Amino acid sequence: MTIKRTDFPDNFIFGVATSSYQIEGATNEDGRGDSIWDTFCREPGRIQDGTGGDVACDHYHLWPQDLDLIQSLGVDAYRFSVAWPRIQPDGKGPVNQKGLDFYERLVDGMLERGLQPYLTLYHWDLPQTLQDEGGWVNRETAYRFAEYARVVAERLGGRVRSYATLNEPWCSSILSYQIGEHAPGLQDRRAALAAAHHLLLGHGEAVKVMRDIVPGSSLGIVLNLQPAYPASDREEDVAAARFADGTFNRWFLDPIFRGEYPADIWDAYGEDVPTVQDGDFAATSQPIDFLGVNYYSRSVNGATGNVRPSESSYTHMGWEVYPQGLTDLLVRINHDYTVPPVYITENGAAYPDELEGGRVHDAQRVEYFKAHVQATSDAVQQGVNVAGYFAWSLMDNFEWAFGYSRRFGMVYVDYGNQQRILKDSAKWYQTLVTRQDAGVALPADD
Ligand code: PNW
Repeated sequence: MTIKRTDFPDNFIFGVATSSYQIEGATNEDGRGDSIWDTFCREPGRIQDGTGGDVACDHYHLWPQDLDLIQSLGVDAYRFSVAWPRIQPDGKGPVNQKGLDFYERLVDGMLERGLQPYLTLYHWDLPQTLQDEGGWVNRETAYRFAEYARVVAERLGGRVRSYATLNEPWCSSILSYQIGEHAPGLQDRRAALAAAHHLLLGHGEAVKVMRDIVPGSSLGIVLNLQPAYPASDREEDVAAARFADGTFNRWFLDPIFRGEYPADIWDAYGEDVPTVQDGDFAATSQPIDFLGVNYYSRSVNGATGNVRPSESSYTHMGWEVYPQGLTDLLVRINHDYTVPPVYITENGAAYPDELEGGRVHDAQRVEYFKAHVQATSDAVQQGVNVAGYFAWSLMDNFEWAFGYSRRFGMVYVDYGNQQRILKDSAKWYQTLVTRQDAGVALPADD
């Protein structure tokens, strides 16, 4: 039985996703300031292949043809992000009109092509000048973020019906300030937990500000959630899974949907917990209209560390392919929290694709997508209000610490000439979303 679009509600959204630093390039154009990723990529040893985002997919120049490409896929929506340092090169104060002009053209270009813009305000490109003052460890950054949100919402207004504040605050705090794999590359748990708190505070302050500016638009946040399973039903393994779930998922879900941090993890963090001021939880738990969930894999937790199930298959990131985890996760958050409509804002897989005679036969990615779209449908069947699904990613792009060595795209990018080539997975997605399987004929693909 193959999954069909008609298995989903009529108003279910299918889309593709990208982010600014990963695709745009043009890091020195039209008044853009440096972001922490520009700095990080210049530091030797930070990026596996020694690259950075200076050119990337050159989307800053190629955006009209990229929008044509997205339209040709037949999807309903495009999730993209705005680069803060294009809007405010110093992260505060003067607004760079040329930066706003770019995103206005982009949004209008989507609307002209019948694509709904799903905008993310912060997909990790923090202005470097704010990092020089501590970045997210500095509480002031939360308020700077709300100002930036105001500037963007005032310009784009109701043309954008969906605004997400943050993409994956776990990554921009823990991975960035504690584990050190992402910019700015610090290794300090206390700093990371302060950063996480200020990210969540900034989210709440931005929601408050945007409510009045774009009253008709949906406001939300995107979290990367990873269901944590115990390696066995032994007590120690169950406790390890509960701890992993707490640090990864509940630490972000609870402040948003319950206005508190999870007590078990708060205690475990000891001296490293953040300073919470009066009113902070009122901000973090501002009502939101949607929750974005980025799902890639699960964790399997044992008392002595994580376990890699040997019967499973793994992607080029080394991430286990586990579609059931997506269903389990959605059912679980729907049970444990009062959640607004949920979007799968990212889901996808990296594989070492090769161009063969002008084609890319990415059979494993097709299987990955099929299984996860099916898993999404299963969650809908089990009563979860899932409103949409976005494939990560539209095209191959700059995969952070892995540079260009990991390809997540449905569309292959030849970085030598910036050619875009539809992989088999893009053709499969096109068939799914255009209801070709429901009997609607489309022009045959050569
Ligand atoms: C997400 N982890 O990143 C991001 O939103 C995308 O920009 C990125 O390209 C995509 O997933 C694939 O990596 C993550 O270590 C990076 O758990 C790392 C992790 C999770 C998500």
